[in-house]
Amino acid sequence: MKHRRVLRAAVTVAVTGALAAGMTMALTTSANAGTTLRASAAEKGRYFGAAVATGKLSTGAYTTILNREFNSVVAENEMKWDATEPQQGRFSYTGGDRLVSHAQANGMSVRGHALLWYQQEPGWAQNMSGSALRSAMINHVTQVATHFRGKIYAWDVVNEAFADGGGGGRRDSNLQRTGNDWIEAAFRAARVADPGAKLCYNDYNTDGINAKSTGIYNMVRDFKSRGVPIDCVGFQSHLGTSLAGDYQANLQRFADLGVDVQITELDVMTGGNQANIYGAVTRACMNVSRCTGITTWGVRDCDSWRGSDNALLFDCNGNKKAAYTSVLNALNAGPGIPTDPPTDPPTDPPTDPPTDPPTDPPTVGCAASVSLNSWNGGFVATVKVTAGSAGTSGWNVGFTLPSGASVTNTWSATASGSTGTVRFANVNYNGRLGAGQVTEFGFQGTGSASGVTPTCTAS
Ligand code: G2I
Repeated sequence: MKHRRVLRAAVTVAVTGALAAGMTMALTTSANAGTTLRASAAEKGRYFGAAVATGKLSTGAYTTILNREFNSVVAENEMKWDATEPQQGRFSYTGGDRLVSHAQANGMSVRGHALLWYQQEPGWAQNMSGSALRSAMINHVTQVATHFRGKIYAWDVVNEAFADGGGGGRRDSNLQRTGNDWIEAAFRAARVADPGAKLCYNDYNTDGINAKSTGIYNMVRDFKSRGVPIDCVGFQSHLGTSLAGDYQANLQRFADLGVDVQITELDVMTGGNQANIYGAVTRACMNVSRCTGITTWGVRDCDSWRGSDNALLFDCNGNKKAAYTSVLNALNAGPGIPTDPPTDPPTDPPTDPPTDPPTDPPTVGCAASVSLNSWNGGFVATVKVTAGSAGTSGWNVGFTLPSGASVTNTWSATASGSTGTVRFANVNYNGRLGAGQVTEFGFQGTGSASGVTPTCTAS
């Protein structure tokens, strides 16, 4: 992306005042205030990360700062599609593996960036379209997420899929032209490949409540309601000389959908407001309990893709800038993440029992329906469970799979059996349903499941 686009779209609200007005500022400073970004973030249950060019890991001046100040890393380029699958089906993980080893040796978590992005597609993929491209995309997600399985805290599964400008719709690309469901297909494949990684959607020019961020918000809300596995949204935050006054409110509205939020590529135009903006972004994250961490897009000004913008926290000699102090102070002043992890918002608040006994005796029970997304040799089943008039305290859905079909992965339910008769029981957060309330779970399998019908029993 071009830096100018970011600046053009920056909302012209001065940071001073506007932000303070909309924020609950933390009043206390920890007695144990950390003296590095990583220690201060960790004290507050968060990470502080940097994008790393792995070639620089052998530069002492660079690595000294990285190891001292950051406890999370993301590959600036080495985990992108062109780097990891330069020829179709030939995978290359040298740079990514090197970064993971460095992280593991230095107590850092790793963000994965990015499984699918319309930029940095390898040449062979740029020339593809339709179902051939769809298969290649999903295979890429599966292979790369499987290779790094267990080592990635959060993956940017899809990067920059929404258009700039007022429409709030998707960006045109060969990926988008494979069908509007390409994003959810990618998330489902990523969940199967690495069930332990948080799966994020990541984009820029989403720094306030605007048409683009609202388009993404609507997609996330839709995914959550249909059980598409999404866990987090990344806000790149390549910023100019002002910050949207509703930056924090925007993070909060996503968090309220039941996803984590992360600041994923922070850098800020140099100038009088740089330190203020860095501080304001950090405070916004601290004030949103589901904001789990901040990543700056590089370490020193001279490492930045923004060149002469001097957009980072350390100057080219490795000295801490005013912006650094501003971030550190905001980390130390900010509230910690509550000990009890926030739970997803309840789908429907349980209603008070009616004063008059219902005329019809309540029926314990549930109904289930399935929708299949099938391809040659495999399928994803999305199952909707609807509680009967008595509600449920638990449910169990059974299928008899045709011979040759086998369940390979399940989400939002616990499977028993993988072939023939298979059963799916609720997990702890979705067993209790009010009358008529709906929840979804899913499973993926090999072979064909066409024609299967679910049976539902409730307790
Ligand atoms: O454009 C800034 C960022 C916007 N969000 C997604 C990020 O992935 C993106 O990062 C930048 C990297 O900072 C650049 O370093 O993405 C660019 C495109 O992938 C990166 O630039 C590329 C150059 O375009 C290539 O010519 C070069 O071979 O860096 C490559 C490796 O140095």
